[in-house]
Amino acid sequence: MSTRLTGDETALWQAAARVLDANWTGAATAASPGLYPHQWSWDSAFISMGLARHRPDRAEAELLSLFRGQWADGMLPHLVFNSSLARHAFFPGPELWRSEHQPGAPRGVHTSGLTHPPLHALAALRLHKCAPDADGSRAFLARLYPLLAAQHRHLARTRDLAGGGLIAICHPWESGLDNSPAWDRPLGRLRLPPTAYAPAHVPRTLPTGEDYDRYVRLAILMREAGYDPGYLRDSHPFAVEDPLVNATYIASTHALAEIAALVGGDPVPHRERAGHVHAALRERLWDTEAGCFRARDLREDRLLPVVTAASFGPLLDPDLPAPIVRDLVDLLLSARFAGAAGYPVPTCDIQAPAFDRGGYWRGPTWISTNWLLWYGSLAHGLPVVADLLYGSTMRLVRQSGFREFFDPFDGTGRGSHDHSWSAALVLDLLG
Ligand code: 2M8
Repeated sequence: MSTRLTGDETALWQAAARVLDANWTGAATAASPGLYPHQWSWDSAFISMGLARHRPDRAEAELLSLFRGQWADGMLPHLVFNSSLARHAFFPGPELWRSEHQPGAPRGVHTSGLTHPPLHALAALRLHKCAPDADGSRAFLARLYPLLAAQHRHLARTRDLAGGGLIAICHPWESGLDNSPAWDRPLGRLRLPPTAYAPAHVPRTLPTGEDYDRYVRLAILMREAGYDPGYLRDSHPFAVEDPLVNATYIASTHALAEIAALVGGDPVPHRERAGHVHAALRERLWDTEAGCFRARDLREDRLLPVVTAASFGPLLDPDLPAPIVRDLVDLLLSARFAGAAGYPVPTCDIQAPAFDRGGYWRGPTWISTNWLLWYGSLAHGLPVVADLLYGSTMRLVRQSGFREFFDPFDGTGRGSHDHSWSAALVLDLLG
């Protein structure tokens, strides 16, 4: 803990550390007690950054535990199941993915067959930058580097579905922003069989019903195709290039270049890749008229209409040109986002018909997206925006605790309590 914290900040720091201690399973951190008892991929990246400030040993263990689930082709699953829990501890469990039948999936651990925003190289580098023992941390990076490089290789080889340089998601869960209104249109095209999949009493609040059936249907289609990249490219009904996912990819690719340099690898191919994705992001997802980034639906080859918090994700690209940064900041501060929310940043344009202040990823404020935009704002030398995001995040957790998500107007906490990434990212912000 930093010695420059005020008494109030020290109390917040200690409360956040207690949440991470309580959610530690012995090998990794549950995303949240009860509701999400397993290890989720981008959660673990965020969590490791908080653990780095509190228990650096656990920060490294957290990432290594996640990479136990990596497939032979480099695919890092979005969910690694804790085998000591009952199979029905979470729906959908291992039976949906059947990873044990995939020749490339690891033995002795069940995983999903999807991936998540690739934040892990960025997290690993952040761990190194605040590590108390620089040599020990370099040894850890040397161990993780080939796994991170394989993860990135997998994305470049199998997920550039349109061949334009960006990576595509094949399921809303791969975006991390599960029920974002951006997915309504491509999901709406999906034809469902007459029987529903989701059990009537799934222990969750949102989303439910038909949304859930569509998520499960997409997962079954992927499984039935053996998670084959050719199927994903040519036939899978859901294929979208998302600005936030691609921005995390760029930021992590830059981090991977730095890690390569630290461990005696070659940073050049990673730098070249980052430059390539940077150019493609602007070419394929920038909407000049609207002055923001939008997701591209590859099956209709057009930009999706709704503007969400993901539209600001490219602030994570350190090479984003100043005029684009200015347009993004204007929109972020306008009445469509921060300007009309007491507790920014809402996950959806407040003026969009799909906006729902309590609707999971359809409006509420989340600590994870706030942290990403805070980090991107600092990288672009935008202290006013960074301070706004920092202040909003601190007010949310002081008022409502480490909840999963929050009402953007009055800060009411929603979803799970003691959500790990909410606690971890507050530790990172407090420094
Ligand atoms: C939510 O996602 C899971 C699906 O994987 C769920 O709804 O069951 C999302 O908020 C996702 O971003 C997050 O990683 C996960 C665990 O916190 O929960």
